[in-house]
Amino acid sequence: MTLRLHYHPLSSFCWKVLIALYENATPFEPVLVDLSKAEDRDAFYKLWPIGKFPVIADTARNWMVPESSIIIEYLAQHYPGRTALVPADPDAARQVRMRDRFFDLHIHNHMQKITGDRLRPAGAKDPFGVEQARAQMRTALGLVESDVGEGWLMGEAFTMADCAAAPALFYADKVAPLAEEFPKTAAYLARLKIRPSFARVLEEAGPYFHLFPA
Ligand SMILES: N[C@@H](CCC(=O)N[C@@H](CS)C(=O)NCC(=O)O)C(=O)O
Repeated sequence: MTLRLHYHPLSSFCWKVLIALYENATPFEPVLVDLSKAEDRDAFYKLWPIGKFPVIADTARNWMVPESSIIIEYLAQHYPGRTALVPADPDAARQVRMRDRFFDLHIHNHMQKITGDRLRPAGAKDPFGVEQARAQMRTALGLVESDVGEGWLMGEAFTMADCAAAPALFYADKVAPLAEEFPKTAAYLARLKIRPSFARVLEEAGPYFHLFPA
């Protein structure tokens, strides 16, 4: 086993990478990081002082790779499989990267701001920031609604863009249900949920869902 994934089963950014790994049945060793445990936390911060997962350590190639998109690029380059996560065609690859960035920056991060605020202690909440995040996420979802078709984000091919979209939309739907205002996006999310790679991620997250700040 050469790939060790430092992750948590409830972490949305870790889901992105898990989907990519499951798409290509890439073997890896899962290393569950429980940041509430001092020993896990210390070991993880030693590996990656920024303290954000996922992180992949490739013992065969002696690389430590943080950041979900960069990890997926790394997998596409060094551990390719039947799902081409980043297309070979440069124009298509750029479009995939654009969508990946779009979902992370304009939906995923706002969703994290909204859910993260629920975990803040009373007196340290940021209602103004949460309202801003909700408004910006809504604008971004409007753009997704006009972009999304009946297949995957790039059409027939499932790519890194879909890996990014799945967790962002799953949790966005929890904080602001999609169906009424964004029906095509909700239908896309429904397709993602039954994609075997994402269905497996959701199943494995099941025992941890009670930790989600509903
Ligand atoms: N840009 C990073 C974001 C990673 C991130 O925000 N991870 C969250 C979990 S979804 C995390 O590590 N949270 C732990 C913390 O902030 O203490 C990526 O794409 O990997």
